[in-house]
Amino acid sequence: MKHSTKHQGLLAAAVAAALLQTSLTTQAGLFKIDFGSLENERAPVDASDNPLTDANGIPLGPQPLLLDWNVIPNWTFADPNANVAPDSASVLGVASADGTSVTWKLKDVSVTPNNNVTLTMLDNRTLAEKLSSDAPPYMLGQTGNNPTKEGRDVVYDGVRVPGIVKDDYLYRNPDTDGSETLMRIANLDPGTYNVTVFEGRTTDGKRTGKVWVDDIKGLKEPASENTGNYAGKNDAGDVLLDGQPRTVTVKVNAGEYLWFAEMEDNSGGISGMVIRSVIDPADSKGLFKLDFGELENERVTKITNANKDQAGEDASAPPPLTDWNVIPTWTFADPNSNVTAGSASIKGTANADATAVTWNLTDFSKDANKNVTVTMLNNVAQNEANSFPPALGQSANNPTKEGIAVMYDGILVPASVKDDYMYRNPDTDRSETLMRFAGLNPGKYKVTVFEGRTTDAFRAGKVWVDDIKGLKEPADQNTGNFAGKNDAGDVLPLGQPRTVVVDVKAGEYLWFAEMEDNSGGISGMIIRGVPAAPSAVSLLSSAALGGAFSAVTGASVDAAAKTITIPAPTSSSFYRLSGASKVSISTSGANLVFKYE
Ligand SMILES: [Ca+2]
Ligand SMILES: [Ca+2]
Ligand SMILES: [Ca+2]
Ligand SMILES: [Ca+2]
Repeated sequence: MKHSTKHQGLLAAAVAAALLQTSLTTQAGLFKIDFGSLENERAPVDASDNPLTDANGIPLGPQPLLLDWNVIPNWTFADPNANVAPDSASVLGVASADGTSVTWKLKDVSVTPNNNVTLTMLDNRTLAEKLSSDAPPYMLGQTGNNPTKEGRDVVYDGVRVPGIVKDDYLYRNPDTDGSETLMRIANLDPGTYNVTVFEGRTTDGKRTGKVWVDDIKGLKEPASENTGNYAGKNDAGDVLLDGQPRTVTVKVNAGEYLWFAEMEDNSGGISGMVIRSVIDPADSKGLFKLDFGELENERVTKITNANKDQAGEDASAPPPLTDWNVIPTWTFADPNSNVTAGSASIKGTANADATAVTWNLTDFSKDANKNVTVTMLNNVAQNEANSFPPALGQSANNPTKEGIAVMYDGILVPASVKDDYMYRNPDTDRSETLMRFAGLNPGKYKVTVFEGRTTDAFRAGKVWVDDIKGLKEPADQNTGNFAGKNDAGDVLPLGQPRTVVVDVKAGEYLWFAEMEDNSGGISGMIIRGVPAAPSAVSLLSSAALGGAFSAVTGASVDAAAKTITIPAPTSSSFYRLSGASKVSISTSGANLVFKYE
């Protein structure tokens, strides 16, 4: 249901008694562009160009289809889709009527996708005419190349970049030194974005571009490059097997466009671009990010094509996460036996009788609250009532490895967080691991939980606020299914995070029960403080359209996410949201969520 007015959105919500579970997340975007399809569609060969085969002598096929990248193959203004292979990950472009631009729709891999974002490529014709007034080298399109094939997965700005993205690139056709390919990205939600560009080719000495925000004309283009060198060699000429991605942070206001100029120098091109929104930490009152499981964090980086001597030597785990607390496999008896030196794993402290382990958590918001801890414990009463074996700790697992970074509640969730998980040890069906969070500053928090594994059909938990004993635990789960498959059994490569909003008062604890069902576990948790409501936005309701509207009590306003959450009414209600526009309504558990701009 959508309604838009200039000042006041008038909304009528007929609310069914049974509400569907849906995601509740912050406005955010994550766009991944792979320039070049050559590596995506190439079957692997050995050093002598003979096809690599499996154990039965059958030639290996190309790498699996990318599910989370927009792949742009060779194209021309005259025929943008001539190289879009059937059943590939390549996206279709639409040429303008005059044949001077091509526009592609971009897939947003955040959980609340903005499906209106487009990339338009066009020539910098003024520049081409400066290069030669007699015969300007006007752009015809872009052409792919892949002279070096490092075949390694890397992580740029928290996003895994497979070798088939990094190793191929597109260059301007023709590749006249000093010319430019212009890229204009439209319809991004207003906000702050990291723009990361890179070239994989390791025999190219220099590659640069210009990033800026502008109107549709793009006349504010900077005079000089502002990315720095993003080629596969550094300025000293050293080969960089892992590349040197460059990130520029920009602020996009409503109606503005993100621009990029790919500066052609007659050698090399652009391999890929990642555009992701960044929540200003100042917008969150407390931000805690827990990665359950260390397996993916410490997994050796995948080398897909070891035709480089160096590739085998240099294989390594991704860089340790700097903004997540990782909890590795642990036991009450020995909580830290799997904490690897130099990793992002944190150390826990067991109590004297080894029935609880407590970890100090990092507040990644500006609040920097140093008092927050999570304590994990056995649900003793439940164990005794059901003759369950007591929990010994938690163990990690990672049976499916999507390698996909996603955005949950506006927070980037790297693949190394999403793909591994922890389960209760032992994983007795219907048993629980309890988590008690202490030291949170009073206020409202969004608690988001998720499991990456895409072969697990159901996972749920209980979120509540209580004293130190936790006796008010709900009888049933209240998160909804947060497994990597939905209730219909569909595989969800991007996952289905679930968010519950809680109000923590002074001295209270946030509790979570990880409900064990003998399959799967919990991959991660984000606890994000919700800033107080700006006085400009308020939610009013009335039982009748023409009735008296009054302020809704208990409304939780998230100014950063631009959402208002209320308990769903039990009968039809009419809502008026003042001070906001472009309002939409969704449900989340037993809540109604109003999203506004
Ligand atoms: Ca590619
Ligand atoms: Ca590429
Ligand atoms: Ca992990
Ligand atoms: Ca994890």
